[in-house]
Amino acid sequence: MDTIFSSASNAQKSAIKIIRVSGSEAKNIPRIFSFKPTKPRVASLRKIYDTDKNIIDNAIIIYFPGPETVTGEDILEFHIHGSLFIERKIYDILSKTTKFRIADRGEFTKRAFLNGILDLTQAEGLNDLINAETKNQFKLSMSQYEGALSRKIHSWRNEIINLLSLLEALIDFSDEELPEKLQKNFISKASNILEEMKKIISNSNYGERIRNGFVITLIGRPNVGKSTLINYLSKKKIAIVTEEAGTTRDILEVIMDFGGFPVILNDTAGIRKTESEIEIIGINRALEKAKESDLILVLSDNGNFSFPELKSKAKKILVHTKSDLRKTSNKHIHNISVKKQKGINELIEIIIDHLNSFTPKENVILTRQRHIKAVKNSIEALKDLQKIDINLNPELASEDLRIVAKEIGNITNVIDVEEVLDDIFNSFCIGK
Ligand SMILES: Nc1nc2c(ncn2[C@@H]2O[C@H](COP(=O)(O)OP(=O)(O)OP(=O)(O)O)[C@@H](O)[C@H]2O)c(=O)[nH]1
Ligand SMILES: [Mg+2]
Repeated sequence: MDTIFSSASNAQKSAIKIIRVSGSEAKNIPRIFSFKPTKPRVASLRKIYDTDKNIIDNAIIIYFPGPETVTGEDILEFHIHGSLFIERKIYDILSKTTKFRIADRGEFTKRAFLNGILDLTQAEGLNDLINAETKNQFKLSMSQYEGALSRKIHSWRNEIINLLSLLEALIDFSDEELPEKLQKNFISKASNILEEMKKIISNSNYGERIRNGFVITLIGRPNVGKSTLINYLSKKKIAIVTEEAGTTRDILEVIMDFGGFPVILNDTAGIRKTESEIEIIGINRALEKAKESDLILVLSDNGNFSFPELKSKAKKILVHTKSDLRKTSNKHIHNISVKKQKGINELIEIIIDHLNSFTPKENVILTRQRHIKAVKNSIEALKDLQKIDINLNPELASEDLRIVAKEIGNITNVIDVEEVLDDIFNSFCIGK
């Protein structure tokens, strides 16, 4: 296998930069760069040279012999001064040395997986952790990296194996009448797993939203102050604000962090009856966006919150705008004035409360379509199992259980399916 290398930090200029090398050739780096080998796991200052013995840098070198490393292979790290020139020079020398090549996306993590250091869900958790920008993204990715999902998968697998051995016992009883207790035990265990899986699937939307952002959309008649609010919340001039009704036409989105939840906040065209073709398109887009939203802020400056056009099951927060001009005393409607900066922090708290209410109680959360598909297939097989008389057809039952074992096994360990692995690791960043 080639020895791979890549910058482990950002491509920009920085005070120091780490170039990480992983593979069996890493131990030959001191010879290639003409410096004295360092003690394992000890940071050591070394002058490093090119092949003509010209100095490249005065760098910290750390050598970690495998297999107890993050990739399971020998690793050498160059902590160089963060110059692009120095970096390129090292890349050039390594690229010209046989058995060395630059790493593909996610290749360090892929090797960690292949060497059994991490399973797939942990590798995915690690990638999410690196990309985490909000508190809840951090929490979810850290728990997946630490193995919360893996542990659930393992416990399911053990239970399935347990059920398979119960079935074996049944097959041995063959002609005799089956002990009722055994059969009951089998049925209740299988249905427990099924219920657990159904519950986890019902929470799977949360995992995706935490990774990609909850969708919140502002909806209202023209001129009620939607664009003013999104500009204020995002502290940016996202949208044009004018006194003219019908200013916003397209959907304008901004990524925000509300109390640790990543949110995609959308400004939309004011909804009204109009002849303008452009506006009609904008209004339709607004209504479509509302449909796929997790939360809708319905804005009005006159107390009328009725929108027969709005067909969305999403939760709604009713917001009375321009409260400096006119307020509502209705307890279910929240007053704000962007002009006087009133009621906005309270509105943010209400939004955060709603986002909190989406958080499942279980700490096992599926974060990718790959996991969801496998659990759904398992649910189908378990439902099929419930229809089988295990007394008459234990072989059929065992077939279903094997499907479940394979499906959930794939979540943590896809074996020998190079394509699937490439698909997973290609979504990682270079150097990971
Ligand atoms: N008095 C007062 N005026 C406001 C407030 N918020 C917005 N406005 C004014 O209301 C007008 C319309 O604001 P916009 O933010 O453009 O309204 P909009 O809902 O985006 O309108 P469309 O894009 O046309 O649908 C502007 O003149 C704003 O200055 C407020 O809190 N108080
Ligand atoms: Mg607007």
